[in-house]
Amino acid sequence: MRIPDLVWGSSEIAYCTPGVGKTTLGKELATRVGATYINVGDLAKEGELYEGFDEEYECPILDEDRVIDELEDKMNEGGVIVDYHGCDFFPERWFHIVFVLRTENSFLYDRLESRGYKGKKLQDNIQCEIFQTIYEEAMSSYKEEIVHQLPSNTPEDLERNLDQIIQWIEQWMKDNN
Ligand code: DAT
Repeated sequence: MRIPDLVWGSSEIAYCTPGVGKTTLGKELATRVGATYINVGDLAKEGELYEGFDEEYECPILDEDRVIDELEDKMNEGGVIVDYHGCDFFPERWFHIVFVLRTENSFLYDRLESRGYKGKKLQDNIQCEIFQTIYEEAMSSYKEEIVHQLPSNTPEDLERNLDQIIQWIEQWMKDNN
């Protein structure tokens, strides 16, 4: 039985964690549909898949080629949910659908602040959301019809997103099995 491969990006720049709800949604979805959840940030940390350090943002720089090598076998198995804040460096063929979670500034501000973000890092991440940076990156890296924005402000949004994605997966499986 084939399960589709999914990815989602979010509003974030540099290599920080933004709090739009990727992990929450990704893990819950994986549990409900029996998919494999992969958090690229954690994978990079475990394998030290870095190629330097960004002094401005005080965080390591992802070695994208090594991340792709590391993921290739898992992607071939199928049914994978990949969680990362960017998606332009993954091979286009890997994914059947791409979700970009969107969080309104006031919610995002509170979530980032509660994670200890401040100053430039906080402002830049909020600005990234205002300018739809990640959505545009996704639209230019994948076929536009497979890129979807999902609101991620409230727990109700989370449930609605789960329901919609599960419906889409069920339809995909009917069409492809
Ligand atoms: P990310 O993985 O994008 O960094 P997360 O899943 O860790 O984000 O979520 C960040 C925080 O926001 C966490 O405390 C859970 C909360 N959260 C996630 N999705 C939410 C939603 N739809 N409504 C309200 N809070 C949400």
